[in-house]
Amino acid sequence: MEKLIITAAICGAEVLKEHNPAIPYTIEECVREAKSAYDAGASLIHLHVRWDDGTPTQDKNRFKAVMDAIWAEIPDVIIQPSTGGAVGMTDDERLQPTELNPEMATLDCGTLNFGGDEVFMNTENTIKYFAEKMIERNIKPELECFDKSMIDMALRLHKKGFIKSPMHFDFVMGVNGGIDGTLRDFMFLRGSIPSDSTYTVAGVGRYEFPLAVAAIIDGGHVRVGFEDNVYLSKGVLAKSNGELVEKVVRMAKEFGREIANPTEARKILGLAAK
Ligand code: KMH
Ligand code: ZN
Repeated sequence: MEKLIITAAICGAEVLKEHNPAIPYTIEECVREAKSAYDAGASLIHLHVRWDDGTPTQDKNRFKAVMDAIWAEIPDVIIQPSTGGAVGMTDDERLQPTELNPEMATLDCGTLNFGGDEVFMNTENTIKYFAEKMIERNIKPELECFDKSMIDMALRLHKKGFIKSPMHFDFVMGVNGGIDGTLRDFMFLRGSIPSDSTYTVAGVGRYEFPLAVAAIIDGGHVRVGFEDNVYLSKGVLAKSNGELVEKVVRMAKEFGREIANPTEARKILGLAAK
């Protein structure tokens, strides 16, 4: 079986220090969290950024400052900026980090309810616009699918040439408004993607570790991190993103799955060597 790529979603846009005091806002805190995840075995950092007061931003210069500071500590790590940003941001605001020509970025493949009155908007035209920018800038999209319909959208856009093969999916499961995080639903998503594609699973909240096990034994890849879950186990807050990654590494070892370093992850994902 292919080595396991562990992605750490270290920050997110919604989770706050009130939920876990280790949530990073400042540049220094982002570096600390990225390094803890990398040292534990993550090869890829899914990145949102904040202003120092915790407000989420897609500001290009803030992304550049955080990415440069992370690379100064861990030069080979893959950094995948979010183009989802936070609910309510405009398309062009969200696209800003793609101007930095990162190797990868997320491409959200549909609209969903995001709790209360919040709606995370991704119309077909938005998705096409983002996908075109990513092709233009040679960025590999991580296709964020919060439901089965989003996989179908990605496949239609792939057929029309907006997304290139081999596709890489991220099943984000357990969001209030998206697909649940059960094993049955995991199998449904996993069975709905082309055989030459790769996938990562990001289980939200209590689904994080059960779905990590599912992907480990299935040959998929795993995303953990504060964006999705702040607990190491029931009622126990994780002290760092690194602790969450360490837990996945322990589980992978139990099942005989080796961990990919960034060079190996780039090969698996079809990214150029760095
Ligand atoms: N913060 C969510 C509204 C992404 O990173 O591409 C969107 C999100 C998806 O987190
Ligand atoms: Zn995200």
